[in-house]
Amino acid sequence: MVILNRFGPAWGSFGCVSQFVLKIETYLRMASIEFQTRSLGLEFAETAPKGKLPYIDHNGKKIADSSFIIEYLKRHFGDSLDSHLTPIDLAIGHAVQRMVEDHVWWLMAQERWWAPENPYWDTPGLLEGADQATYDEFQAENQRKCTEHGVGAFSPDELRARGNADMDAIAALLGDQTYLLGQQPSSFDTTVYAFLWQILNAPYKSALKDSASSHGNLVDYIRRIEQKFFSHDPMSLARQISNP
Ligand SMILES: N[C@@H](CCC(=O)N[C@@H](CS)C(=O)NCC(=O)O)C(=O)O
Repeated sequence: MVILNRFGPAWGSFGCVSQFVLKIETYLRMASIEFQTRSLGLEFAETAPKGKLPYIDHNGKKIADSSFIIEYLKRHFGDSLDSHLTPIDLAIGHAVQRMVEDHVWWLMAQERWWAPENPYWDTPGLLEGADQATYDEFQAENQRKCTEHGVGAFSPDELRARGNADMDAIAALLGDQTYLLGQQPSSFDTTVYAFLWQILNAPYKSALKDSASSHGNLVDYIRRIEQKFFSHDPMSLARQISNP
């Protein structure tokens, strides 16, 4: 059995606040691979091989980083999602994945750590129960990372423009197709779905949410995938196992 390690349920409808955890969960669901979830909260740092979530446990091994996890799952369970893709599809998927995971992610981090609603304050599965000093330390550390990346110094207009450009690009590529690369799901949908689902369901005011919501095809795409793959046990609560 594959065990997906995550922070834990949060914000009402989120199985985990991590987009990369939701990406792997989406892959497991789309590829029909049975899995269980383990919610580690802040204790993740004690066991996560690369100091981040997600990682999976399988056959006595721990595999970390969402892309390495998908490569491992393809090797172990077969490649049911991507074997139909052409070299051009693979190139487009790769470019979109990098844009989303290495640019949209930073825009999301900026929004979450600067949001006046303080979504990470007392977050179940993450900072629940942390005192003010611990929360302030986390916030300062994550704001520092955003500033080092560059996105932390952007003005609200600059942030909005950067997010708009990315959402416009995804919406244009998707067009009226069912999935990002055509009528069948591929592993690249797991990234796009995970990030867009979290953007559209953000429990704080968000320029990215405004931008994604303005594209009817992106909203329909998320609804379609959610209905098809997440209607049963949407937060994977029934799959939850306790910590060892
Ligand atoms: N490249 C990694 C990124 C994973 C990642 O950034 N995870 C974040 C949550 S979204 C994390 O664990 N952050 C905790 C930390 O950096 O301390 C992947 O694809 O899995």
